[in-house]
Amino acid sequence: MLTVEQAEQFRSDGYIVLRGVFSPEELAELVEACDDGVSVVTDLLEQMGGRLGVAGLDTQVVAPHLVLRSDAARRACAHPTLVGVCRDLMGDDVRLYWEQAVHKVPHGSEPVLWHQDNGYTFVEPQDYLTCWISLTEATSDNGCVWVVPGAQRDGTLVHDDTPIGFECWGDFDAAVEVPTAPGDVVVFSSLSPHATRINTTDDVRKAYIVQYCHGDAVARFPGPAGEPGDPVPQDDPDRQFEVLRDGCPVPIPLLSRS
Ligand SMILES: O=C(O)CCC(=O)C(=O)O
Repeated sequence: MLTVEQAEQFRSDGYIVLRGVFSPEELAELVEACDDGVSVVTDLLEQMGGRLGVAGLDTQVVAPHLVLRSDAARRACAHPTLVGVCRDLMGDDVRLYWEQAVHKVPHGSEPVLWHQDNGYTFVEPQDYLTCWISLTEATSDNGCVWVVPGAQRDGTLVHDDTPIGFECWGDFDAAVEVPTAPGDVVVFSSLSPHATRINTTDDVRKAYIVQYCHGDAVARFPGPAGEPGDPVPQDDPDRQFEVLRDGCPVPIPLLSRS
């Protein structure tokens, strides 16, 4: 799927941008699925006083596990380009690890702090893949992705647990912003420090984030003293579907029979 240059850029910088991956039709059904999930979580947040972890009605609404309710989300996760990228960058056996919509509200109150995805839940092998799908335009002003090229080579960094999410430290003078158009995908390593700024515009910034791990990946949730716990396989049959087995795409089962 990728050119040699793109694969080399990923290995060197820890990220690449793929333009126009999702067609307007594919995007329309995905936006609807994400809006639907975000509306459910918005109701929930309203009942809970507006805040749950990094999600907040005044910052960003995070709607996880859309594949449990939406075939459009399932089709997006099985998108041939994304699965091809997994084959190129991860090898023969890959499964869906996590997916969520992240909608940044207009004039939000908080950024998403610098973090690595592997800094939230420690997964082994540590180098899984995040595909950040731009559902709307993402700019400096509404909270596009920022990355630190090359920092993925430092492995999983220590993260502080702050009131607004986990945060790692690094050479952020080297950070670059990655503006995107609807349908573009920022592909980055779970070891790439990344962040997004506050949305200062009048419109919602929408993204759907899909993460793929190695087929035999395990998560190690922290034990009582914060030490890595026992390995927990990441193979929930309802949502952590195989997308590649022995190098071949595995179709994700759809919820509807049609
Ligand atoms: O979409 C965003 O604003 C940031 C989301 C993010 O960094 C994440 O889910 O790990």
